[in-house]
Amino acid sequence: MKVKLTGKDALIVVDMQNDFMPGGALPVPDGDRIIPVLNQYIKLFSNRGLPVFFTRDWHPENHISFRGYGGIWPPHCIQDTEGARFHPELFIPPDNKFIISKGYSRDFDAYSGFQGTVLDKLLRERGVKRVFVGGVATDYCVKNTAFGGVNLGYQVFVLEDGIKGVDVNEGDSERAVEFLMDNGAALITFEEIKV
Ligand code: VGL
Ligand code: ZN
Repeated sequence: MKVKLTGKDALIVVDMQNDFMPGGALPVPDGDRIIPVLNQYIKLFSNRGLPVFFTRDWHPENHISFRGYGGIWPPHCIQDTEGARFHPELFIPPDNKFIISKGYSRDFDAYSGFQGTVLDKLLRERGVKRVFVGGVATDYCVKNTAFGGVNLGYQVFVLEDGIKGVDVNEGDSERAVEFLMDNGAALITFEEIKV
C-alpha cells in the first residue's frame, strides 16, 4: 500500500518516556529501538508543516494504577521526574508540536491519549481527518489511543515499524494489532508513505 500525506494528517507519538524504555520503571523490551524510525516520521510530518502530538503518562506519586494504590503497575512516569521525561534521543520539533499529558489525576487512569485530554479538540480545530499512531506500548496505550481515534471518527494508521509492546501475556501485541485492524485501522510502514 502507498499513502500520500495530505494537509489533514497528524502524527501521534505515544508515551516515549524513560520509564517505558529499557532500564526504566516499567520497561517495554526494545522500546528504544523504534526511536530512529519514529524520528523519521516526526521529521517527515514536521517538514510538511503537519502537527505532531506527543502523549505522555503523567501520574501523581499515589496514582490509582500503582501497586499499593489499587493498581497493577509499579510506580512509573511520576510528574516532573526523570522517568516521565521523553527519551533524550526522541526528536521534538521546535514548533507545531503538542504535549498531551494523561493519567494526571490520582483517581483516573488513561490508556488513551484522548481520555481526559484536549487531543480530540486540537485535532478537530486543525481539520485533521487521519492520524498516524506509533510509540509504546502496543498492547496498552497505543492500542487504546488508536481505538479512541477510530471511535472518534478518524482514519487511523498504525505505524507497523514504529510500535513496541510489553506482552504481559504472550501474543498481546499481535492481538492488539489484530483488534485495531478488525475495527478499521490500517497498518503502515515508513516506506509506504509516498513522498
Ligand atoms: C502504559 C501501562 C501503564 C502505556 C501506561 O503507556 O502503554 N502502560 N501506563
Ligand atoms: Zn501509566
